[in-house]
Amino acid sequence: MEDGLMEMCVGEKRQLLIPPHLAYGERGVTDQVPGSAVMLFDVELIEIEEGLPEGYMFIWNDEVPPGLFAEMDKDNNGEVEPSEFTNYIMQQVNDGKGRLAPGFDAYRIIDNMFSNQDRNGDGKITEEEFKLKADEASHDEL
Ligand SMILES: [Ca+2]
Ligand SMILES: [Ca+2]
Repeated sequence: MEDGLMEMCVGEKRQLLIPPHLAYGERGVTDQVPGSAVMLFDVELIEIEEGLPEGYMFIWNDEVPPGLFAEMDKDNNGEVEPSEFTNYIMQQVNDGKGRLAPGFDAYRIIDNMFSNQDRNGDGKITEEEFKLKADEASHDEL
């Protein structure tokens, strides 16, 4: 399948014929693919989106905004609530300042990002939690 999709252009259609040894082999898949099946796929490349580096679910296209926490905390109460967080990230994506990993549900990614930052799981991110996470410089974080 991977070989067959190489160098494909948007709008291009191909028919891929995949022999059993590159597909499900002599055994097949119980109740789904008979043994020694030849797979035939009609594929059309609809769209190409640039991916993110391995392990990342969100990246900044440019510099990370300096006053990030304050920018997210719209109502200025010293805590970032899920709605503030979601709105902020979606805004960055819409403005072309950041990118979410393609092929995943945006809101699920943002949910995960929020849970990662919300260390004590109380449903809001404090500046302290935010700093701790930022210092760790791990994957899929802000
Ligand atoms: Ca707030
Ligand atoms: Ca918290």
